[in-house]
Amino acid sequence: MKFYINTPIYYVNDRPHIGHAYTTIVADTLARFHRLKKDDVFFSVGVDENSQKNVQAMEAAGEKDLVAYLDRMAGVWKQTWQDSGIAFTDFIRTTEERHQRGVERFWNAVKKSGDIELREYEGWYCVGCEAFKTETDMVEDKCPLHPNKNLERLKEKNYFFKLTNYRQALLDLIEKTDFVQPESRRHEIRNYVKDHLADISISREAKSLNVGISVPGDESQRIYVWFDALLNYLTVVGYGTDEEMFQKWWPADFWVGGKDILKFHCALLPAMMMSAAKSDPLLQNKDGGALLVKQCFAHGFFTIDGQKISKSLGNAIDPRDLASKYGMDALRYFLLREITFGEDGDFSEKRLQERYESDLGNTFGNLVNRVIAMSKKYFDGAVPQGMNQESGIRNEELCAAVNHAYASHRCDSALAAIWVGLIRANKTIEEAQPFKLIKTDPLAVAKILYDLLEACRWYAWMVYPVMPGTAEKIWAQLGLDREKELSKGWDEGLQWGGLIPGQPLGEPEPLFPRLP
Ligand code: ME8
Repeated sequence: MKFYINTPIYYVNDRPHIGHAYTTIVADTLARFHRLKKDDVFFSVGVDENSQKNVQAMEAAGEKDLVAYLDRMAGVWKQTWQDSGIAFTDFIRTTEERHQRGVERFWNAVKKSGDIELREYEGWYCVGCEAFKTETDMVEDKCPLHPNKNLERLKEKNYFFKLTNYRQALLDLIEKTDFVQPESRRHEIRNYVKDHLADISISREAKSLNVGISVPGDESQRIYVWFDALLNYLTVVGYGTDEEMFQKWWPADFWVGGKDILKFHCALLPAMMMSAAKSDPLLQNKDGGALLVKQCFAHGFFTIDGQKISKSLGNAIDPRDLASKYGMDALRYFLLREITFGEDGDFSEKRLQERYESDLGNTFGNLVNRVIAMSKKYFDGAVPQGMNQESGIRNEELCAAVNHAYASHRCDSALAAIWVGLIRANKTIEEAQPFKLIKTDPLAVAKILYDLLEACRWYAWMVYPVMPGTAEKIWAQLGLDREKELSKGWDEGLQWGGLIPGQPLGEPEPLFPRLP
């Protein structure tokens, strides 16, 4: 099985903050889960460079060389994800030649399908959204999402994409399939397509811009940034440059991004694909329809201590700053656990500290530490003989629920289920009191500790997609070889009884050290 997943490509007008990190961590977790399932995984990330926002940010920074600015900022984004342990397969920049070639091919296909038309247009444009706004979108003459910026009045000759030709096809896609998730977003996008869909300008006059890909055959126009950016999901896997690669990976299996860009991904992109597929066989499925991204999940937005994340408030936290204090695994755990996937939420460092101390330190770290320390002490530093399936620690149902949660992209539910198991395991220790029982019934203690050690190995597997570093530390403390353990893959790794009695244990060390 192949699994191709992508995140939005972010603007480089600023540095990454934990909002971007959240989306990227969700995608990374799902990519890691599928790798454990032994799927062939492609996980793409990247940056959206052909935007006026980037030019304005460069000017505000007092710089003049756009290429140098874009190179530097693209580097900042890539480095942030690398430093954060995001295991992406490829990082695409929309100024790359491979991307431009794919965009040109796609434009020509849409044109051949008869869906592009030159029209005179006058309207209000929001650079913040990189989108035209109608009177109904506006609040007191401003874009409600960017109230600090004035809208620009544009009157130009532009190429238009006949988006409304695809209204019915989009409604069918949205209503009859699970293309849009979660349900609340499905309703939102359905209403938009039904009542507000309009043809859309997909070019701008080149003289008023200094970024963007030229319209094929018309140097006086540049391609609208969203039309270009949305195609990154195709070009990163070879559309326009490598047919074999493209056929291997396309269509993408899963897209995750914020609710702010739902319309672009769940209305504009599928309509563009439906149009281009009519003229480009590479984009067609067996029945001649378009090969569309299989599913889009729009998650909510979160605030920081109740406030919108913004540069002017100075609360745009770099994920690496938090990771240096709590560890990247703890930050990943916190973001995925604290925010219900699909809903809006709030980030607060106080909550992060609380969860670090209770969920991670007291519940998870303590369990592993106590179990390994007791086993070492009572059984000569090795895994004890005994496999007590009555102890209630082995829980196949929970394991299946975790598998199902990850497979349905619900990292938050997977973690909630795992923590039920961890709390149960801690309770077993409290109830059975192996530290007392060892004096009278060492055989019973051997059985309990075997199960608890095995549970540690098991839960390490289950948290691996979210907390890979922690899982590896646990395996090392259990005396397991990382490579050997990982080579088993998810299904074999989660077969109960993987620990061999008599096998020497490693050194117990706190997984989540006390905060200073
Ligand atoms: O829209 N909470 O890029 P962008 C949760 N270039 N997620 C957040 C967030 C928050 N407070 N703030 C940002 C663009 N995000 C386009 C995309 S794709 C072809 C082009 C995340 O830099 C979330 O995923 O404005 C949101 O959709 C994205 O960053 C917007 O990033």
